[in-house]
Amino acid sequence: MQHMRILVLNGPNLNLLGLREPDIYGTRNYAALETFIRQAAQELGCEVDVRQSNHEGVLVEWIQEAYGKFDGIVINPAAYTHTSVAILDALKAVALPAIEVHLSDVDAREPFRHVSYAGMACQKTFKGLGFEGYKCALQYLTEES
Ligand code: CA2
Repeated sequence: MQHMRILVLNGPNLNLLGLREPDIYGTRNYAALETFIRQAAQELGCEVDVRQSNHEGVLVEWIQEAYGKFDGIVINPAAYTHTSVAILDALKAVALPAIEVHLSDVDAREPFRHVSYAGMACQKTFKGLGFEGYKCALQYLTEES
């Protein structure tokens, strides 16, 4: 597909990136993550809209509104990954190609992080790759869908 439009969503507390737990999430801040994603999109020749919210309902509404406006979704639902059936249902409802991203390797962490509801509606998950995971997700969408 020529010039895919991709919605990139980041969930709660990712706005605090770089402030704490640098061993898990790295030292770069959220602004650096957005810059990284936009740069990656430019390199891959796709269009991105990058958003972050601490509110589950806002993320659900953004997913709903993506229908007809975007060709795919890249989502790091953060803690909502492991709790939100609402985000899973929204992703299923719009049925856009979706890719899940986690900065850390969630499977190597606490057992409660091993379950992903959102992931059940995603074609693929990139985890433990830091910022690079977002680029892999954009690349996957531009090449595979
Ligand atoms: O590894 C990921 O990307 C996560 O989605 C990040 C979430 C976590 O709840 C998921 O299990 C895995 C947490 C995001 C933000 O966490 C921060 C914690 C301290 C300082 C800054 C951000």
